[in-house]
Amino acid sequence: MPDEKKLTKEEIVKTNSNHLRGTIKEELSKNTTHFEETDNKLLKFHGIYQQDDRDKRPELTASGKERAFSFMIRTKLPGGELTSSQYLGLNEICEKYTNKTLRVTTRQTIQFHGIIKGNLKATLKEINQNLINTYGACGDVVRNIMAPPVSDIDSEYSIDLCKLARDLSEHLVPNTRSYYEVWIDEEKIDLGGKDEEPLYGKTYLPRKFKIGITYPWDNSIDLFTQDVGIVVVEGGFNILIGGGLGHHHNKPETYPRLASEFCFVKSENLTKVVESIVLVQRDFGGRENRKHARMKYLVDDNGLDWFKSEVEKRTGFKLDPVKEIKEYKSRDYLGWHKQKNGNWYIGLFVENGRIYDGADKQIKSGLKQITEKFNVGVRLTPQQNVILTNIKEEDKSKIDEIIKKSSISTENTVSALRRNSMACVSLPTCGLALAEAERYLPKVITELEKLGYGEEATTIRMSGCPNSCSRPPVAEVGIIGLSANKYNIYVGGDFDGERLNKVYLEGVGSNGLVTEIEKLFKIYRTKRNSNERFGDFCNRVGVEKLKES
Ligand code: SRM
Ligand code: SF4
Repeated sequence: MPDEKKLTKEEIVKTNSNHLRGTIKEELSKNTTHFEETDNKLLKFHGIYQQDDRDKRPELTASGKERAFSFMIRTKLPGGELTSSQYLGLNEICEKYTNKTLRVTTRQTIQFHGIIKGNLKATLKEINQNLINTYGACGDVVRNIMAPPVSDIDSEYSIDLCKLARDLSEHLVPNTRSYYEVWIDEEKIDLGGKDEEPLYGKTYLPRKFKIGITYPWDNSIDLFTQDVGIVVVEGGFNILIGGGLGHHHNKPETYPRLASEFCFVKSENLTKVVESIVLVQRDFGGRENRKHARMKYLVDDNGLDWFKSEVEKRTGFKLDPVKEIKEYKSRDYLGWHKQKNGNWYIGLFVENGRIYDGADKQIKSGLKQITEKFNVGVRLTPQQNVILTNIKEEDKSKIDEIIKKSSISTENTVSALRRNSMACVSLPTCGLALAEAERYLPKVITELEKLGYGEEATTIRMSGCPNSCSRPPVAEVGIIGLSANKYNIYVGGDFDGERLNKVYLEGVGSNGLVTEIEKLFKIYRTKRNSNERFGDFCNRVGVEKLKES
């Protein structure tokens, strides 16, 4: 049991929040621009982050003015699935209340940025009217559950993993009605003191909790980075536990960790086992230090055998050893693919997930036009891309035309290097950013393309800080913000996401990134074995030797 005196502020806030209500409702009715600390922490459980425009911050601070506050709202979309009318609904909300962009996240959801406090309630209401929820999209609970976004429509997949993700998500969502009372004006029902969280309890989980489900040959979800990874195998599922990527510079007690193989379960026991793993983290996860609270640390502190025995106490049955998986492969769904029902789906490249209309591209209008006209479904991928589904054979060429006219990138118009790149949101909205990411990586890629490296199918991922929201530690090249305009470069991860990379250079200026990556590509091109991928080459040679080359 944690020492009550040492509990973090977050734990106290959760305990006293009356199941996440706090005073959010009261504060909403006040004519202010932002919330104070306590409600601010609770808002996250409702899928909302208070932010301020960091581009404007220095000037505002210097002139003694208040920060330019606004809010980010994150939806919860298990497996990244949206109907056509849901997508159009979100598009309309985007037009009305946000910075006019929709942002596809690395966990297959949509985020909105730039919502002012006065519009928060209307935005939340309209999101819910579209039958989309934001409850538990952030906060110390189970987050959006990831799954291959085409598993119900592509004949390669025999199990509909999106449905499984939805069912699990439904099972693991917070139980109390606080969200609906605050945002949808649901009448408070007198439950005779039974307004409870049977799964989460009063203090919810110690930290965020991430789950992903997939087949070994589709590691698009980066299975090894999840708190719980679920893999389809013969007769059921393998379960992996303890993945997580967030860490801090110069704090070796924090580190990225790949999930460990844990057990095999039959399908009928899956929910029970996953729930029991969540309960072990709820009961034993660290609540005295947020930097040591993710389940990966609980696994490392106590070992897999201890963890297994605690899970078995909760399931009431013994866990079987995992089944052997020979290899994992990744994919990105770009291009045209035939569906089981004879229709088609197309995967489109959306750089860093930003759906916008600009001088160069009209991604937002293009997607809206296609969705409206052809009633297509929309799916979001773990690489921040968009898939349009249920397209009739006779509509393919008309859709191709709109894609071309809107300058939306396809597998034929994006370079291999850009196709495999990913950056987190970072500046100007992210309060934790140390350096640029989404606004800078495209420039790095353009330079590398100009130098002739566009056709290198290498995963390059940039994050503005070591929280690693674009999952750089499992990329072939990871670039992580260190301070303004400075980055660490990591190499040696593998293309399919099974290996962590290692630090290669520290404190590289933003202007030096292209030169350093080019150097590595040059060595790779002259010294690699045939068919050896970039990450495997760097791993084989080793960072020390690479530095000497
Ligand atoms: Fe993340 C915090 C954005 C996926 C690890 N992440 C944040 C916040 C909310 C900043 C904050 O706490 O104030 C960022 C909001 C930026 C903004 O302006 O929108 C943020 N994370 C994102 C998104 C939008 C990045 C993107 O470009 O798509 C992703 C939203 C996913 C979703 O839809 O739920 C996102 N974050 C991830 C991932 C990748 C994943 O889950 O597959 C990770 C690494 C995996 C992991 O969790 O270990 C990740 N985010 C973090 C962490 C570090 C957690 C840790 O264990 O230390 C933080 C900070 C924290 O929790 O204290 C964080
Ligand atoms: Fe913000 Fe850091 Fe996450 Fe990027 S990695 S979105 S900078 S928290």
